[in-house]
Amino acid sequence: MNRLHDGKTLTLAVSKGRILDEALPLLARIGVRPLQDPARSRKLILDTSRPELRLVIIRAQDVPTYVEHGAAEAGIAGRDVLMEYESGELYEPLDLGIARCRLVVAGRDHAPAARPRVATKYPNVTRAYYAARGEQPEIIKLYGSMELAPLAGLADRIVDLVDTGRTLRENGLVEIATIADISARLIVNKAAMKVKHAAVRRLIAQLRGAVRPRARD
Ligand code: PRT
Ligand code: MG
Repeated sequence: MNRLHDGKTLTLAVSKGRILDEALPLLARIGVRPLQDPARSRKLILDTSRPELRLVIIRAQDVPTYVEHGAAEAGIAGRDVLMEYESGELYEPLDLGIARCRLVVAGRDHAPAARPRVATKYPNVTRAYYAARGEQPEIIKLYGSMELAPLAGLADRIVDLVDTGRTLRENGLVEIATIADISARLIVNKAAMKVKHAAVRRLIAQLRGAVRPRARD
């Protein structure tokens, strides 16, 4: 599977869902179209209209792992996932400006809690955010449906992604603070940057040209 040393071929790791949905039009603009419909196919490796480039479809949180280990030369990952992954071993050459949202602290109200219990999928980011404010919350790691935690009495706060704000609203939660603006980034394996310099450079340059101007601000 590790094709790092086989010349010009590139594997791009992408997660299904919002990132793939918004990456496909971007890839189409550089002439990359999956040969099978990702929405219908259950294949995890998709060949594309460019024979030297294939897509692997994996969980969002696994994208940095695949790229760091060279199982994929490049990947598309949310800044939220990259902040949580905390590795210095990845190049992040391009903000693709897609899958935009914000990482926020939310709760039922603004009432301060002495030592808040914070439920999140992002324990590292959450710890760092509170540490910078001199606080040491109790962090409760969850894998999904963070919005439920305050309602069920599991936590005082959540740290989660917000786009339109509808999910928070419908669950009676309010935004308390923004931790970071999020968008999806192109990430590249460091060795691939050297070993496959020309192919990787070309992919970066083409994607840079395909990113909508609004996304560069
Ligand atoms: O499915 P899996 O468990 O593997 O992971 P996942 O669901 O986190 O992955 P996936 O494929 O859905 O993609 C998630 C990535 O998309 C994140 O890592 C972000 O970088 C990006 N993204 C952008 C978002 C959102 N916007 C977003 N709004 N990911 C999730 N949401 C969720 C949010 O968690 C909340 O539940 O949408 C809800 C809020 O939306 P609003 O519009 O109601 O505010
Ligand atoms: Mg999902």
